[in-house]
Amino acid sequence: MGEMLKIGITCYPSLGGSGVVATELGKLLAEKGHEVHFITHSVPFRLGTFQKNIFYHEVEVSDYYVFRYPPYDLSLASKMAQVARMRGLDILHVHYAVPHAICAYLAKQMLGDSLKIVTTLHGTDITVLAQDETLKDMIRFGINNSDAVTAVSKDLIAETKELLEITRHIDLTYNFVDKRVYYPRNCSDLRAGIAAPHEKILMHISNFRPVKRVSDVVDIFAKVSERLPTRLVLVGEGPDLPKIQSKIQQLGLEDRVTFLGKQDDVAQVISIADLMLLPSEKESFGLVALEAMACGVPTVGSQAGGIPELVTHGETGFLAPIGDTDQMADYAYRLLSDPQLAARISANCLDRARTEFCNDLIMSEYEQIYYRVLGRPAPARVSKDVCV
Ligand code: GMT
Repeated sequence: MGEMLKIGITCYPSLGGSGVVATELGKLLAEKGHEVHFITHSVPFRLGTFQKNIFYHEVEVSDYYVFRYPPYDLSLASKMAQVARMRGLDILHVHYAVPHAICAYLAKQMLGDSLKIVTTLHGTDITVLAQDETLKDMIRFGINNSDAVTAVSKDLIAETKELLEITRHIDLTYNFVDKRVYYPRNCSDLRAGIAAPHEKILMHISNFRPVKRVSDVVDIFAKVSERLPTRLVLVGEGPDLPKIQSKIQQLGLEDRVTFLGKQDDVAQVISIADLMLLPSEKESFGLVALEAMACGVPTVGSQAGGIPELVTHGETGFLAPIGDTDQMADYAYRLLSDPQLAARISANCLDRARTEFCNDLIMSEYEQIYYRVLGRPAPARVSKDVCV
């Protein structure tokens, strides 16, 4: 057992995969006995009720009349430094490079070198923002000045190195799911409220941004529903939602589509689905496909980014080139119309989620990184056997 640590975590606390991963990681670390301090502009939405070893520090932004734009980044850096000093933090673990890695650097400059910075790259902080010439140098600076950098897929590591010409080591820390929360639930009542027993449910969960290609979800569904009795369940909200609603109307599919909006209990919702659709343009990992996998629900999606590292084609789902909705619809039809294939793939999903992406395993990877940057002896690494 290593010495318990004091860890500050900063993330985007509202809806989003990076916020989910950061919050769930903080909860697991606190359960293990570490002291965890969330430093964010609001309470992370997955934090839940009061838990031992967890503390929350709100970043308040000055609205002094001289400021045309309230300086959130400076308020965050200053709060990080304040909490680190008052609570004796060992580590600041920031999720999403912009602006968090740079704020952490400022905090460290205020405090001194004993505070270590770990930055986790999640996706669009690199694949979208690092393409922006006005931000590129600053993101590279934040990465190069972190004590450790992690990324959620091999693909994201490669893209970061190439786009930003970075040579430093980046650790791989895949997304994870808590196996106590994500498992196949019995949701027959909920399911009966949405589909008849002979109908299959296709599902898509996202923030409805253009990178998610939700329009492809509708096209895939339209093609599959010509061949099988099906329903589409859409979960989440975002800028593309109105466009998607009118597309569904134009295609005359409104009677077959249910919009659930934002949902808290994702494991429960996923458990009613037969198939998850994830046809993204960019996806560094695809947390939702992992959540589905852990509930025994396979994904049909695109080969974008890190999705192939998660979804093994033909084993835990099926992948096609970005935009190839004919191929994706074909795969969806095959899975939904062949009960033996569906049962085999679903069993593979449960197995792979439990072993490769289990909470204990990935938390232990992060812990190893913390002790490494602090130069302190680490507890034994968790092995995959523990996860089964
Ligand atoms: O880039 C985003 O969409 C934001 C980010 C988030 O905050 O939700 O999502 C990314 O991080 C997730 C957690 O690591 C990954 O599972 C998602 O694949 C990734 N999204 C993209 O790359 C588009």
